[in-house]
Amino acid sequence: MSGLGPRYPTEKPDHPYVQFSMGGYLFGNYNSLFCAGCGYGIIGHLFTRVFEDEKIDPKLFPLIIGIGCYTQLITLVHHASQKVFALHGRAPALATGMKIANPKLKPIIFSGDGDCLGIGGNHFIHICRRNIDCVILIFNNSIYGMTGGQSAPTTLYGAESTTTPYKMFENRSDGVKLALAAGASYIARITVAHPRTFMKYFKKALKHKGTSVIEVITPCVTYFGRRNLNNLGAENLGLEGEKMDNTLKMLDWIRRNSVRVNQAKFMTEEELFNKYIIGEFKYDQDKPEYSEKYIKIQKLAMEGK
Ligand SMILES: Cc1ncc(C[n+]2csc(CCOP(=O)(O)OP(=O)(O)O)c2C)c(N)n1
Ligand code: SF4
Repeated sequence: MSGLGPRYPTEKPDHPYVQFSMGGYLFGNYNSLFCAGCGYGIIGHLFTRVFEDEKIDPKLFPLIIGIGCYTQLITLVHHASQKVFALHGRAPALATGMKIANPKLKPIIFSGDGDCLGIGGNHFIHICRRNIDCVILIFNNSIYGMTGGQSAPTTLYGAESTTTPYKMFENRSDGVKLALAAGASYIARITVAHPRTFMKYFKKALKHKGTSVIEVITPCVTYFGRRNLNNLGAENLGLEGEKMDNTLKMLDWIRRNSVRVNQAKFMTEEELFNKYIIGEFKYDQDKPEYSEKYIKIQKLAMEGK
């Protein structure tokens, strides 16, 4: 041990949000590492609040964290959370191994839209198909934040990014539709501008037996907001847009660009173009879970049957 003392607190700190930041521990400075106005701070706070409110033992809910700006959420989540970093897009593979090795654990995956629906798309499909008991949180900021604001599979049509200076012209991926088609058993989408609903869905997912997928729409002010106007998604209305260069403008835009699933039923495809449909899309408590079936087969094999 160096003369600076222990690297990390060994006992539960007074403040439940305290994390293992070396600087924070030594200097009592627990500032987040995100840009000012980033939505990940809200997510970290709500996440820890759910654990505190529900008196959940974080040791039974290990975090498997993909690669992106949200990786820094480790500095905001409950101090006792167990954390594993995955290769970019490969968190579902780790969650599968963890669940089979110790079925008492319920892994929680932190993933970005790029991590989960881009490079990790294939892994995402197969964890949903198997209905492995875990929670997958997809943080959709419509961009690759960590690497400099490149377009992601989720970037809205007509949006500007560092790799689409002439505006995005590709069709976007829809994480909810993909999860539905692949077979996850609890599926929802919400935004950081709806914090209470996020907590409700997250609590439900923690109790659900099977793959839960929650897509969370969150602002990246630095790369997405500053390059785009707040009339994105409403171009047909002919509104003059304003740059979304602060979090208030982005949160306001996220709210206006979100449509409740019940409302969406009465809207045309054209009206829903570039919108975020929010709400719950599937809740199937009867679908068999993978690790339970796997253990039964393992027992049969051990008995030589
Ligand atoms: C195999 C591999 N390819 C590429 C990268 C570079 N890389 C790191 S993060 C990232 C994109 C992250 O985007 P997203 O998942 O949307 O998270 P955000 O940063 O927006 O929160 C990329 C391409 C990597 N780390 N590993
Ligand atoms: S680049 Fe975007 S996503 Fe990353 S920390 Fe900054 S605001 Fe958040």
